[in-house]
Amino acid sequence: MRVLLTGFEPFLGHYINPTEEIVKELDGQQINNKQIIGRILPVAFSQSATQLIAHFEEEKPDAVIMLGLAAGRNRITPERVAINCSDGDKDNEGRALQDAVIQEDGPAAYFSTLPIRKIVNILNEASIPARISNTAGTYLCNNIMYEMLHYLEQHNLSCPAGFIHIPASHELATTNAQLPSMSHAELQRAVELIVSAV
Ligand code: PCA
Repeated sequence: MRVLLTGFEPFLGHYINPTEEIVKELDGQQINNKQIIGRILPVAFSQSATQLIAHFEEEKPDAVIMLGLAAGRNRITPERVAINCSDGDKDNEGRALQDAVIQEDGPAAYFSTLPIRKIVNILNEASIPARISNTAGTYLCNNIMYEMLHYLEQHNLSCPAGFIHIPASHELATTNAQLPSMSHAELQRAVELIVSAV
């Protein structure tokens, strides 16, 4: 089984993005009979989803796990749902969207097709704090989750796909005293357990 695992570049003043480091480290590795195809996406409304879909079409994976940083959260949070709206801060190209519809003819929302309850249970059993999140926000993470699930729906593909937010790493938290954090090793172990669970 081949798993497309994506992370993001740094954004909004966070000098590193732990998802970029983890995905680079896991790219090409085999975890529990799953071959990891790691790809880093830009944080740009004009590019992120287009690149993600291009990677999907090129690699034709059996599952898609998208990762993003949720600075301020204190645990691993598989997202339940992506909504048809982009809004909020500027992306890395300086572009901010407000109340923007992602797909004019798309439904209001898509549910993750990853086994999110199982993922949370496995992580908590491994003493890694996790819970389901009911909002992926309205920034790039929600945007690519919505676009990926919309693409799969439009093409009648039953590939499991979904988004997982991870908290700041200790390295990132050294620059901001307000950020709860987990160690890089623990974040990486969590992602390995997630891949195994899919
Ligand atoms: N997190 C942002 C975008 C990139 C990332 O890693 C988000 O939660 O939307």
